[in-house]
Formats: sequence, C-alpha cells, structure tokens
Amino acid sequence: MMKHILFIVSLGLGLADCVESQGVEPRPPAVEQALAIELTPIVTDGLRDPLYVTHAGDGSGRLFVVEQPGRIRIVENGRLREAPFLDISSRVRSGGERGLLGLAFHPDYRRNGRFIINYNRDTDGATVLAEYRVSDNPNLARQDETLLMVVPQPYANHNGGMVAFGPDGFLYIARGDGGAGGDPGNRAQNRQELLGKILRIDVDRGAPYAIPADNPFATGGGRPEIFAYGLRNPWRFSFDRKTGELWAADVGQDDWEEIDVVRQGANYGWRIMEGNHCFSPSAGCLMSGLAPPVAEYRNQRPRCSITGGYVYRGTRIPGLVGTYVYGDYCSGEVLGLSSTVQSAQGVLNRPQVLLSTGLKISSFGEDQDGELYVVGHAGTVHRIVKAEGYGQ
Ligand SMILES: [Ca+2]
Repeated sequence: MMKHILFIVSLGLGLADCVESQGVEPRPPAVEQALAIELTPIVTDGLRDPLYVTHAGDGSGRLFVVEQPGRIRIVENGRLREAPFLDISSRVRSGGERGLLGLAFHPDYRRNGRFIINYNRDTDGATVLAEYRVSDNPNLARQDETLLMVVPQPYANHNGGMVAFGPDGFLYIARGDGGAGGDPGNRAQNRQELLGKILRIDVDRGAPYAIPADNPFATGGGRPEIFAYGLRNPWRFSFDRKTGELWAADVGQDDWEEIDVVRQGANYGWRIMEGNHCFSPSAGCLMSGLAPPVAEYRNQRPRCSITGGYVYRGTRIPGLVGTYVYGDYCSGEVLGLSSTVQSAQGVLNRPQVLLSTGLKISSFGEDQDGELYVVGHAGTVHRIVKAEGYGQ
C-alpha cells in the first residue's frame, strides 16, 4: 500500500502561481488561514478501489465506503469492519470507469432500511439502478435486489454513477453520455435518451418508481425521468445542505472541467459546448438557451478530471463554511470555490488550491454532521480537518 505524504500547500503555492502568471492580488492572510485544511487518516489499509463514502443518516456514526469491484464496507469507531455490509461483486463488471459506482441511503433509512445502488452489471456492462435493504443485522445488507432501472451503455466509459436523495425526497441519478469521446451519438442533447442527464424519480410511489409531477418532461417533450440535460459525465454531485442547490461537476473532454449548479429543465450544453467554449461545432456554436457553468478549469497536466464534492456545512472548520470543496483525480488537489469569489468574479477559471494530497481523488463524502472526507482510489479515506498550527 502506497504511503501518502500529505502536506499543506493551502493558498500559498496556488496564489504564488496566480501572482506570477496572472497578476492577481493575493488574498488577505486571514482568508488563507481560515481556509487552511489538512487531512487526517480514517482508513489507509484494507480497502480495494474505493469510490465513495457516505453515512446512513441513522445516528450510528458509521461511514459506508463503496468499493468499485462491488462491495460496501463499514467504518465504525474508526475501524474498518472486515465483513462487508454488501458484497455483490459477482454481479458487477468492474474496471476503468465501471463498477459499483453509487450508493444512497433512503432519507428514512433508520425506519425502513432501504438503500439504492448504481452499478454496471457483469453480463453486458449496462447500468443497473437497484434497491436493497438491510437485514436484521445492522452491519449486513440483504442480497436480494429490486430493479429500478436498467440503461444499456454503448461504450465502457462515462457511466456517471452518483445517486443521492434531494431535499425534496426524490432520488437524483447521474448519467454520463454513454462514452467514447465527443458524444458520438449526441445523446446528451437528445431528450429521448436517458444518457448525458441528471434524472429524478420518486422511489416511494409507483412500481418500480413514479415520476415527480414537476419533472420538466413529465407530460411530454422528452423522457419523463429527466431533471436536467446536456451533461457529459457528471461523476459526482451533491446538494448544499443549507440552500438545497444541486452542485455537479461535469468531467470535460479535451480542455475544460466544469462545475454546474443544476436547475430543473436546464441544458448544460454538452456536446455543443465544453465549459464556456464551443465544442461541436468548434467555433460559432449557438449558445443561447444553454446554461453556463459557475466555474471551469483547464484540464492540463497535472490536472485531468474533476471530482465533484460538497458545499461545506460542517462546524469544525468555520472558515470553510459555504465553500464548494472539490478536487482533481490526477493532480490530487483539493480545490475550493467560495460563493463570495463566485459572485464577485462571475465565472472563475482558476481553481483555488486548498491542499495538495498526492491522492487519486475518486470522490468526496459527508458524514451525518456534514464533515467532509476525501476518498483516494488507491485505497484510502481521510477526513478534511482544520489545519492546526497553520501560520504559526
Ligand atoms: Ca456544460
């Protein structure tokens, strides 16, 4: 298991870079210090290709870690339990961008024991959305599943994978554009396709689900499950606990990674646009009616792929409250977008580096208190904490 050397870069290095190349004024030291974070290890051994961490909302304090090959593991009292909560690895086709990709506990999990997972099935790689339940043992799920939705995948990549319940109690589902490169089937713009979208369904009504009455195409014009479209591969999204806003990070094609605040019925532009830039056609594209990202950055090395995170609403890092914390899979940087910066500068195209970790950041996650975690694909989970002694 590789050892990760974690060090604080905070805004020091990031700003130095900005000042050199852009002539940007450095921030006041107080702001830097308020945003200074570091990582504390939660699990550094025993995980295989983790992709996500979350909580069950049941007051147990447990963390649930999704392993790409098809297992869900429990961290309880700081210890990784050996026996998985769920192991469906025999049903999962894993590797590359496929595998067990998403997990969402029902908002009423404490009473009904229901949770939703999203994976690529072993037979044909199609994306399966399914419901599972806990057994009489709170640390062990039942193996039987209720299928909610199966979506064929034309290519191996861009499977999306995030699932989460919104503040409205509906289930939101991230669907990539089906893969290859450049969305060859133009699926993200096709409202008759479920790929390249964020979907929204009601898993408490209907069989196997119902369509929320105010979904944009509930009565026609597209597939009724669609909540928003024109997305390439919204690998991770989240809801701001305070505002209810849906923040999605859409992985870019050749040049631009982007962050979208996703609104009902909006078209986020792919493949017409990549970030704020024409993609197809490469110039003179018609941008009217397309929702621009709230931020973008170039995916030049060492950056390669945005990993969406969370607007921080925890209590342990007061200076970070309200900042959208996200990262890049290749550079290992934890990045931040603060709402004040966003409103002051409009579209921000230089990410604010909060921390360089050396991790392959596959995901972020929240515990029940809203504290944030970073998942390293090589097998780690760390908690984001306030940098102690910073500036002393
Ligand atoms: Ca876009």
